Amino acid sequence: MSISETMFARACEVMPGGVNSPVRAYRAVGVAPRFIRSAKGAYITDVDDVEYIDYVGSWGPMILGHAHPQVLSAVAECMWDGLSFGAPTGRETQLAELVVSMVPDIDMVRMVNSGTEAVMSAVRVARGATGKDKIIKFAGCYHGHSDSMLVKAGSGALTQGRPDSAGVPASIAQHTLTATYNDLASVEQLLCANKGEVAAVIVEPVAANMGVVAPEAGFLQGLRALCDQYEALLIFDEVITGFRLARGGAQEYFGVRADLVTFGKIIGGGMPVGAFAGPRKLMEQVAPTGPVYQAGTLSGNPVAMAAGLAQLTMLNEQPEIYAQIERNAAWLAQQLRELENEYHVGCTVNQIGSLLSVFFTDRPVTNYTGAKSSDTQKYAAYFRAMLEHNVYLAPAQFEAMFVSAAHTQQDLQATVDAARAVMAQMSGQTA
Ligand code: HOZ
Repeated sequence: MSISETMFARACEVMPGGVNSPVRAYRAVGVAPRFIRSAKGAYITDVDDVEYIDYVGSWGPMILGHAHPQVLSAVAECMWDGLSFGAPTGRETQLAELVVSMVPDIDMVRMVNSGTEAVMSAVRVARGATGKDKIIKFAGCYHGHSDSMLVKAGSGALTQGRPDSAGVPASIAQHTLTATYNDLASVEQLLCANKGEVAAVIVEPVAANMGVVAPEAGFLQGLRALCDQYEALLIFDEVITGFRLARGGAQEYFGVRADLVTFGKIIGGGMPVGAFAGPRKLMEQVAPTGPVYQAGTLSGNPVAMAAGLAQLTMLNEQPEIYAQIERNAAWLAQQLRELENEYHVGCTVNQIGSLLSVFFTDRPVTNYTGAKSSDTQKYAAYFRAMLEHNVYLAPAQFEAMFVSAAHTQQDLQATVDAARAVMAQMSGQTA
């Protein structure tokens, strides 16, 4: 038995599924999860001392790679002053100022502890500001695990095959309407049928929790226009795209303005942080200036702010990183497509910015139905074989691959070599 397997058996006695977040239990891929000892740059090492090239990157925040020295120094320097005060500090304002300077069209930010909290609070602001209750989301988009958002959700909910969670009262779920990603007509139909009742349309501008699905040309612009026409707010959930697609996230990358924006793990550089942001008029609805209540002792935690400030400062000062990670992800995607042309394992590769996904389906994936057509058993086999070749991918079909600034051309080539061996084996040929 490996050390990971022993540790997992022990963990299963005291935590549901042995984990604190379902996807990492590896249930979708049929092996025990690797327990991690450490990570540095583009590599992650498990407790059995096996090193992998990592494309999970803590599910997105490690844009600069793991354990970046500047982020670690900022955390180390800050921690000696105390870990939590539940009182204002200058670092919160500094990070808020930086976020306001990087993200288009926002004036104010409220720091929270996770993307789930950010979305839950932004939705409350939208409801409070508009006086309307209904929300439109997209099937397969994931916005954290608050009650209103666990309706046709992506990520772990989709992997488990239960996109609607038990424990969500029908009286809450009834206010969440679901449209089809990349299908403006489905949104218009809901807005029209619920005229005057929809507070907001919330979208992952690049869907990355049903695997990676890019918005088709005009989709986000169309959402903006529909929201204006039907007087609903547009919320961009940028937990994955914020500060990753571009300094200003999806709003900058696609040139579309949202009314409220939510951020998650990336804003904390690997520490637990989330945030929601928007124009003054909306953000002043939040307590203590307005009637929408939201609070938290750990919100704006000094150590988390220090880590976030360090990472975002580097991204702000080195915009060339965005071109580098996008170019590398595009190269990797192209190599994987060429392998598919050679070995015909039946996969489709989607890529945008530094995000990509290998879907085991031969049809184009543009929405939830396309993503669901994937052969998840095939993905599991691919995942296990890649792991054997020391490449650490997301342990579920409906997640993203994250390319970081720490991945070198050598890492990318080693990944392609591993994929070649694996695809050749899957197709019964030799590499
Ligand atoms: N929901 C996350 C992926 N989209 C997984 C979080 C985790 O297990 O850490």
